[in-house]
Amino acid sequence: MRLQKNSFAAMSFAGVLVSIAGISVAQAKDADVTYKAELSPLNSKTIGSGARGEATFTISRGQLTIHVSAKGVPPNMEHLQHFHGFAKRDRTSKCPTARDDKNRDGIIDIVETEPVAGTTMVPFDDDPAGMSMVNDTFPMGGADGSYSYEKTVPLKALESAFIKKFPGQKLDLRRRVVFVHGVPASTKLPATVASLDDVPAQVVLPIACGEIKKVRDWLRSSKQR
Ligand SMILES: [Cu+2]
Repeated sequence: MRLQKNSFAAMSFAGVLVSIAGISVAQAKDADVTYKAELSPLNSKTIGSGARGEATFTISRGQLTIHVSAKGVPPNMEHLQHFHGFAKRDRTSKCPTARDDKNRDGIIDIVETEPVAGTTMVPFDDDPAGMSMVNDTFPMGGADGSYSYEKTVPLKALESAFIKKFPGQKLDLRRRVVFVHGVPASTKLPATVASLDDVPAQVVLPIACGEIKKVRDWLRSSKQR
């Protein structure tokens, strides 16, 4: 059942490739399934720049390759990044907007993202299947405020770690959103800015968000713009 589903997705994706790039069917046959999120700035007034970028997820031969490139992030510091989602039912996450700044302090904090985006799920660090939300193996913003992250993980290992933490859920990338976090520790934030556990609010402050779409869907929606 699962195999059939995957090969159907691969075939339709191949069709898209053929029609947009004109490449041969033979090449496209073992086409990968790709998901993509365009990352748009959040809280850019607080950080003084707009963080932007792109995240792609490619599933090929049982491996998931995660790639995130970002620019406009606070330089010379680590940036947590994860996908977030709803662990109950099959609700689709959205990126927060100014409307979600419920306490009207001008900042969308991590807790205010939860009603629309859900909870922190999978880290894009050195070991995504380790499911650790905060550690020191997330990417560092370079001096120019950019970074590029790439990691390939066995899909099965990630899925089983995921199911252990979120019983009854699937990775289901299409329903998730990517967040990039982090402003310098020296950033003054009002006391109304909430955080999680004992983590300083600066570490988890969302600075960019993107809704993950299957590339086929993404092509369709970008055509309509
Ligand atoms: Cu996150």
